[in-house]
Amino acid sequence: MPNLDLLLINPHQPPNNFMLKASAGLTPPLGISYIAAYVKRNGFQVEILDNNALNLDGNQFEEFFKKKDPLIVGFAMYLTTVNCVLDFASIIKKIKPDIKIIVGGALATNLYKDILKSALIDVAVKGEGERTMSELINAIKNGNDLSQVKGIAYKENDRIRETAERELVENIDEMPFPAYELLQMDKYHLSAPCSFTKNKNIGAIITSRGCPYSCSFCSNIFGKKIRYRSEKNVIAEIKYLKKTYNVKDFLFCDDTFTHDEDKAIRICELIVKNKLDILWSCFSRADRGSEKLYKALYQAGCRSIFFGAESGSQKILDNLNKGITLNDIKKSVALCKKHKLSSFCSFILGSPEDDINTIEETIDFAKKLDPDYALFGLFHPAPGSKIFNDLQRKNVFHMDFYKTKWENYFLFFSPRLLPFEVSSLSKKELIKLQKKAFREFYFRPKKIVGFLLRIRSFHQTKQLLRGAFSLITFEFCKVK
Ligand code: B12
Ligand code: SF4
Repeated sequence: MPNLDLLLINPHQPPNNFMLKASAGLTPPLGISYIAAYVKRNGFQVEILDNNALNLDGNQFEEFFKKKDPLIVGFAMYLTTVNCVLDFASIIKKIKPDIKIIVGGALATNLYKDILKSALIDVAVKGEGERTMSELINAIKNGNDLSQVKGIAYKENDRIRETAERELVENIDEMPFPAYELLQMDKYHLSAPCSFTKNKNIGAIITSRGCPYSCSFCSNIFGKKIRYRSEKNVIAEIKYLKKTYNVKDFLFCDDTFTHDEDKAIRICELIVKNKLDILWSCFSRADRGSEKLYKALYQAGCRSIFFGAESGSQKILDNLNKGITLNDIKKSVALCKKHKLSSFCSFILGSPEDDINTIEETIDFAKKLDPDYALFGLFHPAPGSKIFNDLQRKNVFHMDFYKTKWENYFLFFSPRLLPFEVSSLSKKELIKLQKKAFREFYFRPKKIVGFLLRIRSFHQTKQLLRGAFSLITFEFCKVK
């Protein structure tokens, strides 16, 4: 009998994806940690390999796998790591051909038909994974038919079968805290914009699931209705992380932490009342938030807010169905400045209606807006998003791309990785504009002096150098 019911693996980033690591930091993999905690509570033996943090190579993984000898393996599948999943899956299947390999996460949810064409993958879990994974282990252990497990697609005699839709968990307080005890919590760190203390241990926490908006470039697997955890439950998790792992820096991972302003303020008040003394950052929309909220955020230790600003052209914002105005963005960044919160604005270059003029508008807008940090990502259609579906319907691109070039799918800054153009601009033109955007935004004397004046510790110096290194490497990398 295998020693372990389930081994959950967070795959490593491809070796050439150091940019993502440098710019985003390394956060605990919440998705598989929630699943681990849930199935553990149901009595199953589970372990996690966060290979994004540990970076085992193929040989080391083979050794590790033989020692663990699990009954089932579950991989989190993200945009950039499909190839890493397939590499490890082939090692696993060579050692244990009959093992069940299961994938889950945003990509598995949206591209399961294509993913299941790989002989290495047996089951794809769609959407929220906790209950589904628990039922799957049960079914596999008892040799039951998988057709009774809701929320999956799987192969049976070379045909892909889909089961009934899995309903979302209504009360997410029911979920145990992520199984932090199965991670090496001292391995994680945040990137410069989100890291405030020199304490190495950081926590990622999610207080809600779902997003009611319909931005056409986004795919959200948790549904349109936001489900909130109770404030009490959130505070208990922060206390637990602080006490057990000495975590003082947090990243709040909710799609829009500020959506329900009163709720966000209540969480802030409880952080203060309980003297939690933490520093953190969160995601918000530019159209949310009053003076009262920003004040509460600062008092509770929030030091940076990430906004999806997307474009400096109102036409493009409308085209992306973002539902915000340029004025909203200006107002939010101004509120951040007033309340001493860093603002981090992310822009997308090269979405279907973008052209040279709208991209120049975006670069100008970003400079004038002057958030503390700006990110200029090249557009890539995310599977499951409206734009992805539209492009596919119009046959603008076809799935062969994904089957043959997973590794190219979508990596942060790297110019080699933009697979095809969807706007009127060529890949070369887009990359030139992206370089221009970063250069003109960051390499301004005002910006550089501002960053230098803010340094308070060796840790911050290191974070800043890491960011600067990414930018300089990017500036000089060649466009193929
Ligand atoms: C933190 C975060 C990051 C972090 C780290 C991710 C990590 N360590 O997990 C960083 C900054 C690195 C990051 C980077 C990117 N991210 Co990100 N990120 C997030 C964020 C904010 C939180 C993730 C999280 O912890 N969620 C909470 C957990 C509970 O949910 P979950 O991970 O989805 O897990 C559940 C299910 O997916 C499923 N599941 C997950 N894994 C598995 C495995 C198995 C075996 C099973 C059965 C089920 C299962 O069950 C879980 C529990 O219900 C989400 C938005 C969000 N609120 O979820 C975006 C999100 C995941 N990111 C997204 C994107 C687009 C990116 C980038 C491509 C951005 C960019 N411009 O480059 C990069 C590339 C990432 C990559 N490797 O490919 C999209 C994904 C869209 C898509 N269709 O794929 C999301 C959904 C944001 C959005 N709304 O657009 N990200
Ligand atoms: S981009 Fe943000 S606000 Fe828009 S749908 Fe996605 S998660 Fe929601």
